[in-house]
Amino acid sequence: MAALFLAGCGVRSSVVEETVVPERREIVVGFSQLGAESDWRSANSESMRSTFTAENGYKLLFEDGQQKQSNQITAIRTFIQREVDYIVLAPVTETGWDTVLQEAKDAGIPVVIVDRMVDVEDEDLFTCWVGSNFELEGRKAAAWLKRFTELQDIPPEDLHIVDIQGNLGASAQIGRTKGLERAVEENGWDLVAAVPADFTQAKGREVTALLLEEHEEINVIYCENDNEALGALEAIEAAGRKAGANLKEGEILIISFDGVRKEALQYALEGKISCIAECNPLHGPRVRAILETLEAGKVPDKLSYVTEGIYSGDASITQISVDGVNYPVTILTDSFIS
Ligand code: GZL
Ligand code: ZN
Repeated sequence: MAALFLAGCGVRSSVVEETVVPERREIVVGFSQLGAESDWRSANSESMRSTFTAENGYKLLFEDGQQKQSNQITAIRTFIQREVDYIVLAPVTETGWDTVLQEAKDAGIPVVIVDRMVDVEDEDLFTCWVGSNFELEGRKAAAWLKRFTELQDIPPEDLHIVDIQGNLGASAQIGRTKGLERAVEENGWDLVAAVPADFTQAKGREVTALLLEEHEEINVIYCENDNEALGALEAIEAAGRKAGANLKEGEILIISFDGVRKEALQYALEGKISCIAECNPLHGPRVRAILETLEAGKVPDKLSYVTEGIYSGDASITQISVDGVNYPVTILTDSFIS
């Protein structure tokens, strides 16, 4: 085109060297997603699908593990057979990956771990990981609760907490449980029970109903994700109790994690949920940046932690601190949620 244009203007035409940008091959990404248990997971899957598109130069092979590690291992073996360029794994639990990751390594396919972590003998079995600091999330939520008790003059021994856990062995469950346990230890709170509820609303409702029946004294329910919190709320109201921060009036205070589901944020604005520690699901662009780094022949960081906030409708607590680091609390408003 340029050569034609120049000839047209009587200017001595010179052949314009077309710098042909080599069309990059389509990059094939095999993504083993662990399931579809929560709003967080759906948002995480959507982030991956909307990032690894044909127009962005990718072909995404998406496999849903339906909460079973065996399905994820089968998916990884399929990706190896199909000789994908990269494998991305969102592992349902931390252990049991060494063999299949060794097979991917032997096939020369880099593996990026996203969200939860893998616990492997040899860290060279995966290229890098991007996700959340789950124990910090738990410690931030517990720091908020401690600050709340101070402002409300609630003696530590008057807190009777149940931990509605995620599926056991998931990094998010391990970290959030640990964050609470440390605070229980440090503050002398009463941890009445810790029960897994698989990060689902139905299980959250079921286990909370049983716990409320068994333990009249419960006044704090620490839910390890929003879907469990929505289930816990249903169980509280079905038991004729009220969710809220007025413990002296017999209300039950709910703590939660994620901040993805609008309904949960709305309940936090209304005070039915007192505090939500953010867990950001939008890993698509972060994983793409890692693959682009690898495509450029560079080495990505081994571990990349996502920065996350903390939400509440209670304007009396505007910041909390963990290990001397201050974290601002986002006080929720209608405009923030809409
Ligand atoms: C956290 C993620 C957890 C979410 C839950 O990164 O693994 O799993 O907190 C989801 O909602 O089910
Ligand atoms: Zn009891």
